[in-house]
Amino acid sequence: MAGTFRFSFGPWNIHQGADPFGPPVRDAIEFGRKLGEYKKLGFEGVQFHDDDAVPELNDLSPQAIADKAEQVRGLLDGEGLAAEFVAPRLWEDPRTIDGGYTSNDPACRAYALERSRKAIDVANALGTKLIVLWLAREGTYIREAKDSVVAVGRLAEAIDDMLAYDPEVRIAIEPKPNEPMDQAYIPTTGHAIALGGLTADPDRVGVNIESAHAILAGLDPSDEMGFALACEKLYTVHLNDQNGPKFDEDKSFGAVDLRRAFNQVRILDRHDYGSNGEFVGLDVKAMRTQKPDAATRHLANSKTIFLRLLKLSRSLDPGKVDELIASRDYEQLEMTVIDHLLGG
Ligand code: XUL
Ligand code: MN
Repeated sequence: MAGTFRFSFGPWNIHQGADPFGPPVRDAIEFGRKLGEYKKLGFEGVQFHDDDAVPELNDLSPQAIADKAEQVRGLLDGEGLAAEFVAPRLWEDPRTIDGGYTSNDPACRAYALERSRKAIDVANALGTKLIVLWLAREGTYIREAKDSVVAVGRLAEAIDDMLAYDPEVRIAIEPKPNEPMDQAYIPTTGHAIALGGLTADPDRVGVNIESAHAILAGLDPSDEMGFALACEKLYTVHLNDQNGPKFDEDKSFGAVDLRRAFNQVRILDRHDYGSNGEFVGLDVKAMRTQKPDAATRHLANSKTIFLRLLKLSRSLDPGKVDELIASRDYEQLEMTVIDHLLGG
C-alpha cells in the first residue's frame, strides 16, 4: 500500500505535433536532448521502439545494431536512466501494410518475425528483458480479408518465436480495439491474456494496459488493470486519458475524468503494482497548440496528477468506506468519494 512508484515514458511522447491533417508545428528535438529531459521531469525509465534506439535498423548488420544499441545504453547510464522496454515498430514498413504477423503474404510475415528478433537484440543491448507488442495492423478493414482463427494462431506462433529466440524475454501485449485498423484482433486485456494462454510459455506473456485504449473499447481502465492484476499479468501500463470513443487522443493522465484516473491509481496502489519493478508508464501527447518551450509540460503534469491522486487514494478513510460498503449505502459512498476528490 505504501509503495513508491517509478515513472517512465517514450521519446515519442516529446513530439513535433504533426497529425493526420497537418505537418509538424515544433522543431525536432534530438534524441540525446530528449534523454536529458527525463531526470529534470522526474522520470527514471525510458520506453523504446526498436528504431527509437537504433534508427534505420532494417539496413544494419546485427553487429551494427548491437553497437548502436550499446552506444544508447551508454547514454542511458550517463543520465542514470534504465530502459524499461523495447517495442518492435511493425506498422510503418511497406511489408507491414496488411499487418505483420497476420499478413496474408508469407514473405511479409517472415519480415515481421525477423524484425521482432532484432527488437529483442536491441532490448538485450539496452539491458531490458521486456518487449511490448502493440499489434497495430494485426486486424482488418473488412472481415473477409483474413480468417480470424488463422490470424490468432499466427499471433500465437509469432510470440512463440520470440519466446524461443530468448528464453528470458517477457512479452507485454498492448491491446487496442481499433486505429489504425477498423477492427483489431486483440482489442482488450482479456483477449491479450487469452492469447498468452495459446503460446508455449504463458508465464512469460502479459499485458501493457493503456487507459485510452480501454476507453476506446468502451471499458473502464481501472477494471482492465484489476483483471490483469488478478491474473498476475500487468507487466506495465500506459496511463493517459481519452475524451470518449474517437481517435486515440493520448491526453494527459486525469485531464478528462479525474475520478476515472483516481480509480486507476487506487487499483494499482492497493495491489502493490510496482513491487516487482514495474514502472508507471505514460503514453501522453502534448496538444498541437503547445508552444515549443513548454512541450514537455504534459509529462510533468501527468506525473503530478498521478501523485496527487495517490495522496487522495491513501487518505480516503478505509473505515468509512468499509462501513458504507457493509451497509450497501453506495449513494453515500459515491458522495464520500466525490467530497474527498473535491477536497471536502
Ligand atoms: C499506439 C500506442 C503505441 C504503443 C507503443 O496507440 O499506444 O505508442 O504504446 O508501440
Ligand atoms: Mn501506448
